[in-house]
Amino acid sequence: MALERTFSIIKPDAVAKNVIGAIYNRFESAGLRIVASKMLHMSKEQAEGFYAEHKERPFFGALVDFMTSGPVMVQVLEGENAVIKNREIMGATNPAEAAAGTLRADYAVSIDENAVHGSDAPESAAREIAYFFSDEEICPRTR
Ligand code: IDP
Repeated sequence: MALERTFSIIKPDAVAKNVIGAIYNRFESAGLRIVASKMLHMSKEQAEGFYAEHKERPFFGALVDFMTSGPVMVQVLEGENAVIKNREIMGATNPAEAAAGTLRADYAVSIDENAVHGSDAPESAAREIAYFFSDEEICPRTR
C-alpha cells in the first residue's frame, strides 16, 4: 500500500482545551506522520469556502461561527491508509456516537464542537490540503 495523505484540523474547542500535543500523540502512535502543520485563526471567508459543500445545511452559520471562534491547528498526515486511519482515530461526527478511545469520545462535547476534522476521501484530502498548504510547506518523509 502506497503512502497516502490526509488533511486534519484540530478545531477551536480542542485548541482551547490545550490538547494539541495529546492529539498529535494519537496520530503518531497510530503510525501517521505529521508532514505539514500550522496554527491559524480562520477568517469567515476561509471557513465558508472550506465548508462550501455544507452551505445549504441548517447548521452552516453556526459551523462557520464556531470554526472562526478561535485558533485552529491544520496539518497534513501521511501514512498507509491515512484517510481511513485518521477517520478511525477521530470517531463518529457526533461524540455521543463515537467509539470509546477515539478523539471525539475523549475531547468533544457536542456535534457542533467536535474537536477535529479529517478528510473523508483521498479526493477531498487533496482539495483540502491545497486549500491550506502550498507544495513547499509539505515535508514528506525522507527515510
Ligand atoms: P465530519 O466532520 O465527521 O466529516 P460532516 O458531516 O462533514 O462531518 O460535517 C462537518 C461538520 O459540520 C461536523 O464535523 C460538525 O462540526 C458539523 N455538523 C455536521 N452535522 C451537524 C449537525 O447535525 N448539527 C450541527 N453541526 C453539524
